[in-house]
Amino acid sequence: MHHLGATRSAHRRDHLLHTPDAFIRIPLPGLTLGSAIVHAAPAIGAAFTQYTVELQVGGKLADSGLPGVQRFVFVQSGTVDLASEAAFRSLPATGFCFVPADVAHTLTATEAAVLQVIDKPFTGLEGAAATRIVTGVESQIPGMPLGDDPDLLVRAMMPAGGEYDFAVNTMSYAPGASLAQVEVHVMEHGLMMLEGGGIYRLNDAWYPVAAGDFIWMGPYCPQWFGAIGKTQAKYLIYKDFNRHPL
Ligand code: UGY
Ligand code: MN
Repeated sequence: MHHLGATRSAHRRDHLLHTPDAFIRIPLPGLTLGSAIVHAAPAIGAAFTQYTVELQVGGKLADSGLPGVQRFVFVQSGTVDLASEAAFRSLPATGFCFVPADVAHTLTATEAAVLQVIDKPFTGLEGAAATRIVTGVESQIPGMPLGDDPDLLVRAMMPAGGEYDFAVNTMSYAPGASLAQVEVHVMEHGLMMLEGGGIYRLNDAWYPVAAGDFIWMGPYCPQWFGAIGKTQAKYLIYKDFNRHPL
């Protein structure tokens, strides 16, 4: 099938829309029986790395081995076993884990699985970094309205506290719901559309987006989303948090 040079993907100075038609699958060190689609990395100006990992049954993702790098994993589909010296936990779809820096671990697919993986160097207060693995299941977290909007629910997966220097949430929009304001903020975002779709405003452009699309928003990128369609729209969103902007 020829695409005649067309794609919805767009790469601008302060944002990236990365759509499935443009994805390139690559191997990564520590990844066996699977492949990775790298969406965000320092190469585009991001201070974190976010990638999709597709694992066959028995496929494995090991820790990056890079010193000082924390990891967050969200299971989009399938099941993986998280194993480290201190923990063993089977993570179903919507399961997640936070693994502190320098903790050796593996994630092994017990059925074919798709993961969102975020690797980030700890840049919070010196001596404050978390040392314990955190796990959970997003579908068991009660949604909290954003502001006073019952049609826009946030589920926070990372614990609060100065030992964590980033947040990962899901945001679920009822059909027709939208962000109440255009946001402009110092934090950057990595976003994976999980369900439904709508219109994302990024800087001066408005993009139609749907499940499977990834967005990187750099610091201060003006951003707004409105859900369109008859089913809810839902995305997974990373942001750096709890840190001094210097
Ligand atoms: O947490 C956030 O900054 C979030 N409301 N941003 C977004 O959805 N683009
Ligand atoms: Mn935001």
